[in-house]
Amino acid sequence: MLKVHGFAVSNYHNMVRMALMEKGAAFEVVDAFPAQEEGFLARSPMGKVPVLETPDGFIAETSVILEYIEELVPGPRLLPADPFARARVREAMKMIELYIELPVRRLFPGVLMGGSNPEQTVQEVDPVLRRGVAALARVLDCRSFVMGEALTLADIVAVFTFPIAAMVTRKVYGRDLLESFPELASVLASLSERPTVKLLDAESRAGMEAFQARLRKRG
Ligand SMILES: N[C@@H](CCC(=O)N[C@@H](CS)C(=O)NCC(=O)O)C(=O)O
Repeated sequence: MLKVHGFAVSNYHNMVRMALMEKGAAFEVVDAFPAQEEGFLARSPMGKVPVLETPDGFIAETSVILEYIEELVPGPRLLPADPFARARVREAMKMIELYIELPVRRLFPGVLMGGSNPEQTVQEVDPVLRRGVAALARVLDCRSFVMGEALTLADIVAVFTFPIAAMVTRKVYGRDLLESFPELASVLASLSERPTVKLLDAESRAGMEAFQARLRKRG
């Protein structure tokens, strides 16, 4: 059986869990935190989570794990059959990760981890996010879902990226990340009502206190 190693507060971990849940797959969760110890690096070469344990070995990197799940696990398809449409979904996934998730992650220390954000970082991230949102407004096809009328991996990446990005930008810049892209805000609101997302969000909220206590303990 597939095993997802990670922790409930991790948005990447939740992307993997949501894909498996939407497929209706049986899987196990193994609690794991990022670490640079040899034992963990043998499973996850960068020491990050999530990492997927399969009968053939471990796989790291969420986008790769999501594609592996799509290829391996039966159930509703999460990538379109048509190669061009499939490439467009992958384009959206990559852009959300590169131009929203990763820049906003630079602000996590000051917002989620009890640290502070250097002023230079605060100044640098804002234009990147503005450009990313403007680019995604050209790429996404917000109807029932972010790429049209079917749930895809792009929704899974979006729903565990934008809400946290919006919360961080509200705190750091006092502005609404999606003020210029209300169509996406409305698709995200409807995605947040999906049973899989509700469950994962609830677990993430429940795990937040323990996560922050763990950070405090580690200093
Ligand atoms: N590129 C990785 C990023 C995963 C990631 O950043 N996970 C966080 C937890 S949400 C982590 O392990 N952080 C520890 C670190 O960056 O060393 C992926 O796509 O899976």
